[in-house]
Amino acid sequence: MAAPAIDPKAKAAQRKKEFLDVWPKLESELVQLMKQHSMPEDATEWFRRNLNYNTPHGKLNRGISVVDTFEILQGRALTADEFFKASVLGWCVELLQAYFLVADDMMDQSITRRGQACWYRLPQVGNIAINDSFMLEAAIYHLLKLYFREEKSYVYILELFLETTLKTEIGQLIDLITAPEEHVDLSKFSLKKHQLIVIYKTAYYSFYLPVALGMRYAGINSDAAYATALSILIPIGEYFQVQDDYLDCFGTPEQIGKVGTDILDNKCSWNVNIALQRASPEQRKILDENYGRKDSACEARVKAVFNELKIEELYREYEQNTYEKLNKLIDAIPESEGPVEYTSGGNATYEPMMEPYPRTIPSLGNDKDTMGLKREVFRSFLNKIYKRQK
Ligand code: GPP
Ligand code: MG
Ligand code: MG
Ligand code: MG
Repeated sequence: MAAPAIDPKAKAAQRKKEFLDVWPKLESELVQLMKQHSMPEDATEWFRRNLNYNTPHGKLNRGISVVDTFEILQGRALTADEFFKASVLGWCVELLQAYFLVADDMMDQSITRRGQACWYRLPQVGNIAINDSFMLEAAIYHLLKLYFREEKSYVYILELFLETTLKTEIGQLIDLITAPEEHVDLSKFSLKKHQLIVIYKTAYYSFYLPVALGMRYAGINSDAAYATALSILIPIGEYFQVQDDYLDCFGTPEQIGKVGTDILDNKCSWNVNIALQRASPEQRKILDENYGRKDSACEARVKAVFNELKIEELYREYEQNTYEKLNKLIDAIPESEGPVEYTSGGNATYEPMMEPYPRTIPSLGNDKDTMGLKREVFRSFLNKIYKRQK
């Protein structure tokens, strides 16, 4: 008799639960650190609260994707120890995300995050949130040392976190300087600029990092496999940030857990770039006079122009086309279950959606070690975000 089919939704819920079950152990290791330094009770409790307020309340897609990637690459169910260690890497990605979000909310003057007040807005926190964000980052390296120091992949894993952090900070820099508070100049925006910002500020840490960590831990070592992963994951990350930009304006705070601030903040978002391409001279004037002003009446006028230009409809078209393109990219990955000849050979080419990553998927030869990648790694990640509402 065939085994009963496992409902993918139930499987994902179960995985999320098991991933969450790892957190208390890591939280307790980190709090222990304060005790080892003989810190007073109030400092220890502060750190505990910082960790718990800012780390485990999101969708956890990034963290869980490390575990999923590792499992898909192993091609079998994980042992308890493998699940735990892959989850540690996943939680380190969630700590990186927590670090970025605490800081980003201060820079973007946001109000809520994940359905609760932004950390810096709690009356007793304020600017201490700057130091708290640093401590969330430092927690990553403490956990990595604790659990991965003896692993062959340790240095690669450290390198991935450090290099990805730098890329994200570069992205945050261009996001911020393209959105000056006192000087609105919409002629500085373009979809090209938008693409550069989102690749750096979001795609590397949200998509490449989790998969590359799973690959390193699974022992994949060829540069070609990482180049292939990058060439798919950067466009997926770009799509994810377009969704984030869209939802900032068109999602409700209840739905997305945060109050959108992009129009008030003068952000070079996808919505405004699409609007700028299509605006009549009258609509352009309204955008010039109302975008990036810290005033809700101005924000409402911008939203009215977005509605006239049917940005929601254009987004749905974009989402459908992009999903199809991304699936084609994934289908073009050569896949091996062992040493096989790639008779289709040569470099798979595809229409690039952006420039700063390789235009071609490197030819992966017939050496098992050069590949080991599986299309399912990318498909499962893409399907986690397709048509997301939050
Ligand atoms: C998303 O931008 C990008 C980040 C959260 C990275 C921040 C990087 C730092 C180095 C601090 P966003 O502002 O659109 O995200 P959100 O909409 O969630 O505030
Ligand atoms: Mg931001
Ligand atoms: Mg923000
Ligand atoms: Mg946003």
